[in-house]
Amino acid sequence: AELERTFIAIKPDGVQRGLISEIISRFERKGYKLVAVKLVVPTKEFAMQHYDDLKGRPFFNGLCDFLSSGPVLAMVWEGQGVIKYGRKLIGATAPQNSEPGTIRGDLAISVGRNIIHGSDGPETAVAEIALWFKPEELLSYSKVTDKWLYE
Ligand code: DAT
Ligand code: MG
Repeated sequence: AELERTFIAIKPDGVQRGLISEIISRFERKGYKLVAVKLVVPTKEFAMQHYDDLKGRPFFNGLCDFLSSGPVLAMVWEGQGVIKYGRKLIGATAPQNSEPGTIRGDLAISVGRNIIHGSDGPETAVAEIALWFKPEELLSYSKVTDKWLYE
């Protein structure tokens, strides 16, 4: 139904800790549709572009070193309300403040190792999808379950 899309990435800590299937499963079971996915090691320069809005923060350099330190699973998920609700599934930035039941609340401890990224709004979603994916890497397809998820 709705074509809203968001950019979600499992950071190097999530990949190394073997949490790919756990995290994908939470988005998939909710009913969201995976429309793009790839495993990439971003360069530091690319990480700096991704986190451009945070340049000037004291943790910016370490954050970009970390994001470029190993494989990242980059994804685009589609569904009604997926940008805002995806952030709810992820939980608060600092896992100490993330509710149990959220990805960070259940699976992470410290803010600098919070295992997952999700776009924080419609504009950043568009920008981040365009940064990480070529248009032809984004698929549009229907699933037989679509009619059971949306009225
Ligand atoms: P979010 O990832 O929840 O959108 P953000 O955009 O404010 O959070 O920050 C991006 C990432 O930067 C965040 O996931 C972890 C890191 N970060 C944020 N605040 C931090 C802090 N005070 N100390 C260390 N790392 C921080
Ligand atoms: Mg953010």
